[in-house]
Amino acid sequence: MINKCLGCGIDLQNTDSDKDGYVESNKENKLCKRCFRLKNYGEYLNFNSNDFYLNINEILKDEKSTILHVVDILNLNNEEILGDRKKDSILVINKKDIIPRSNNENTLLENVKKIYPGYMNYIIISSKNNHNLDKLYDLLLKLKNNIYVVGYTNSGKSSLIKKLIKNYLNEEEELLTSYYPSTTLKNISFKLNDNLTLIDTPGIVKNGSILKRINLDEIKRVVIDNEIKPKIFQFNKKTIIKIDNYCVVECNSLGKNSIIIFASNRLNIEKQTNDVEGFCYEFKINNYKEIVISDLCVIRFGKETNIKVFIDKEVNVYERIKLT
Ligand SMILES: Nc1nc2c(ncn2[C@@H]2O[C@H](COP(=O)(O)OP(=O)(O)OP(=O)(O)O)[C@@H](O)[C@H]2O)c(=O)[nH]1
Ligand SMILES: [Mg+2]
Repeated sequence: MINKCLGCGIDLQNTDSDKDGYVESNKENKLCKRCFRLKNYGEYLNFNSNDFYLNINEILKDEKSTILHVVDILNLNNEEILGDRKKDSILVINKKDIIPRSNNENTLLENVKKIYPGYMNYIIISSKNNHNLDKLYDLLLKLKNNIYVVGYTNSGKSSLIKKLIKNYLNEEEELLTSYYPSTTLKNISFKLNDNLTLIDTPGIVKNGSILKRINLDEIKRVVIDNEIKPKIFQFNKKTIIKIDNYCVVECNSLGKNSIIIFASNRLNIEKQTNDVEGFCYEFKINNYKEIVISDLCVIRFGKETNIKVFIDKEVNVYERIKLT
């Protein structure tokens, strides 16, 4: 029996089918039960142990290594996870394919640098449609030793590694990817050549993500996997917009204004007439800023607006500079 699951990196065992890493003993299984079910039936089994987390300190101590910090283009919010190691790390902004094609990549890059200052290098990619992967691979070939791929869960770390191996080594890996949180559970290494080893790592779970507050069927609707068709509404002084069953946004401004929402195309987003009460986040933003609802959407306005976001308190809502 091989001793590590090639899908998620967990240690395999054949003694207890209810415990993590289970495989039947009489088969040459490459995947644990959880990865097998996810790959073949799209079924998500939770894991039992709390041991699966990114050991960032161990990575930071490996000073000869390089870190690829992978971030999801819609959820950029300067996660300070690398400290001093930023200066020899590459910030990889993934999922370029989901933002509308009309957005200017140079403007995006300049703004990302303002949000995440101090990295050795920055690159905007899409693992899905190979955008800038040749450029990233050339950058990697100039490096030596271990390259750790780290970041929040669902940012696309495993998808990136799988694509690099497929494109440039012409090999198919069993490495599992999915839109559910915490797909990769332990570090998994891949030799790119004699000098370079790529290491996939478990994603950091964001406490404020909406994905932690909704069920598995809803996750499929909320996750953005195609180019977003932004929803635009014109309004005069006040409007109330309902973003599916997840939140309501009340907007007040002087005179005519517009609101643009970037979210999954599967969500119902519409104006509503009823006022809303209860817990809300409040912001006053101008047209240089945008509001992010963690893993749900990005919201922009035509001019200065007072906004109330009525949503589950546990979900993180924040403002940042407009990315494009
Ligand atoms: N649209 C789009 N989706 C992507 C891209 N890269 C990854 N995804 C999707 O994002 C989701 C998460 O991808 P994974 O590669 O499993 O993410 P991860 O960072 O390894 O996640 P963990 O293992 O949980 O830390 C999957 O549904 C992928 O298909 C991309 O470039 N574009
Ligand atoms: Mg992964």
